Amino acid sequence: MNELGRLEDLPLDYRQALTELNLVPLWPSLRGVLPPNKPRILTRPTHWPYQTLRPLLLKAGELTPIEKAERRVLVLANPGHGLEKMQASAAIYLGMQLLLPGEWAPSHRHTPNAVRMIVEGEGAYTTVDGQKCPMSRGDLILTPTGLWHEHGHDGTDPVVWLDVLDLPMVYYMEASYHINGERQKVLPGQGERGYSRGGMLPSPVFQRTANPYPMLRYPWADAKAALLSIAANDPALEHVQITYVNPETGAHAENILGFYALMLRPGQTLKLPARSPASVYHQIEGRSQVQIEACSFDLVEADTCCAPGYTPITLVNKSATDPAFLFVADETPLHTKLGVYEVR
Ligand code: 1HN
Repeated sequence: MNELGRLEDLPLDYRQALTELNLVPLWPSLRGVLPPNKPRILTRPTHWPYQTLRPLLLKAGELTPIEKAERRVLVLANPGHGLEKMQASAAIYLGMQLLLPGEWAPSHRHTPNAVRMIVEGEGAYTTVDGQKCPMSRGDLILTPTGLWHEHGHDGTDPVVWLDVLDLPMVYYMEASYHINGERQKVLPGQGERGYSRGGMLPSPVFQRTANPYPMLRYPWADAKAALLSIAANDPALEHVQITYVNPETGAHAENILGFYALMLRPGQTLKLPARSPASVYHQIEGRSQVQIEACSFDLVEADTCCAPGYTPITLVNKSATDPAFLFVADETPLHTKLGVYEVR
């Protein structure tokens, strides 16, 4: 490829004249912003074993009262982006949040979209847009952009969940902010049970709802049952996966990040092609190995890892007798909407 001129090739007085007028020559930086064939990728394959972070998260429960934290979270930060950026990938933020019995995380709403994947404990709940969503291991609860949400805990043991947000993207867009609110009134009805059967939607007086987020809680029991029936329905199917969707539209449940649950059959090896979006894998049940180029992570229950985009990934179920279940988050809706989505 043709070598382009460097900054040093230009006379100093010319460079200074440009700088004074807020002008920059493109050609010394052109290959940097537009590298050949593949983007410059900061996202590094990174593994956060739950057993190593859990004691530190519980320690945060002793060190920092909830009033001093609002949200008591240890952020899963990708060292490739610099820890201070609090990014798992270009568009994905991950955090492990702890709520202790009796604690209250007050109501607010914000522009970034969030979901929570419940990791451990019973008795906590999130109230989203007036809907009380109980938290159980493996449940997915949405807090889409602009909806009020607050967390409470009536149980007896610590509750931990994985927060997944599109915060880095919304922050980069200079569109990230929050508003504090009053404690929400819990409204009756409209829980997830109205959407508990695939292909059959509520339509009172022939009307489908105009609510853009009609389903806020996706219980793990339903997701697991769907995966098991998909696997049983087609024993030759290699990629046993569901997408968490808006049941009214069939579109991704949120606008920027995509959420999925995936089942590996006993002993299965699943090869995924290189795709442009970065992705996150969180082990709900069983044991898996996640191979990302030269890296190989052994995931046990509650472990989380992330993988850069444009990289093939191989998933291996480490058990020969039991299925393995993974929660997956990725940047697919964002890449698709921007027109940059690729499978290589
Ligand atoms: C947030 O609102 C929550 O509501 C958790 O639980 C993590 C990280 C960044 C910005 C807002 C929550 C968050 C967050």
